[in-house]
Amino acid sequence: MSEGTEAEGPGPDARTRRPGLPPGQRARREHRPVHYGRVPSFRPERWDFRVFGTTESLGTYGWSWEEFSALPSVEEVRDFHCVLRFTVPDVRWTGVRASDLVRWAPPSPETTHVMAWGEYGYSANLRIDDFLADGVLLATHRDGEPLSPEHGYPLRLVVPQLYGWKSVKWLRSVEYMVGDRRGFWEERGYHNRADPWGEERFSEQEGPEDGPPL
Ligand SMILES: Nc1nc2c(c(=O)[nH]1)N[C@H]1C(S)=C(S)[C@@H](COP(=O)(O)O)O[C@H]1N2
Ligand SMILES: [Mo]
Repeated sequence: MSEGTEAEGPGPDARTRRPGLPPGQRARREHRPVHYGRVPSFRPERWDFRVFGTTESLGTYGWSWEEFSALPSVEEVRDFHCVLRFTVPDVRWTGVRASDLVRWAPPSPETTHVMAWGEYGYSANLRIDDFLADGVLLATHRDGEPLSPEHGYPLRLVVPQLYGWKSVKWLRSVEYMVGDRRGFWEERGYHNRADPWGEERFSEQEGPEDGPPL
């Protein structure tokens, strides 16, 4: 649990691993799923993962489930902050580092943002530096087990330094963008950036530097 752990100093993890709870959050051990709409079923033969948009090559990259499963993965333990005011402490995720994905599928140098796309068109936008932050994973496992269907099986994004709605479940693609666009909840009144340490919950709190207005 992060509350009461020692401060770690300004290492590379400083942005995504901070001691204590963000303001307005309470710890909740039980990791109850939160999402909009129904849980998609997984058909490996129909599944692919794609990177598209402003890639350096202008091409699209794709992985079958078999190919994606063979990519090198790492483990990261991070608190998970839902905007509904609960934080699940110390969730152990296994997955592919977003920073590795970007090395295999390089964006053009002008790329400033990404849109993460889930099944059924759910989306969340991120600054490229938030996507590349330490601890950001395309996760296949939680607590050593494959993700449960409700938590995003077979693949989800985990962006631990931002509120949970940015952590797109049932992830199918990442779009590189030059400039910002609002994702699913960002278009519906939630904050474009979503930093829990600044309690960036709602769009009405945004300033011009936070992105395109609603
Ligand atoms: N595809 C998709 N991903 C989603 C959501 C959703 O509705 N659809 N909800 C988000 C929200 S609001 C939160 S808090 C987290 C919850 O993740 P969990 O269900 O694993 O706790 O998933 C996020 N990812
Ligand atoms: Mo959430």
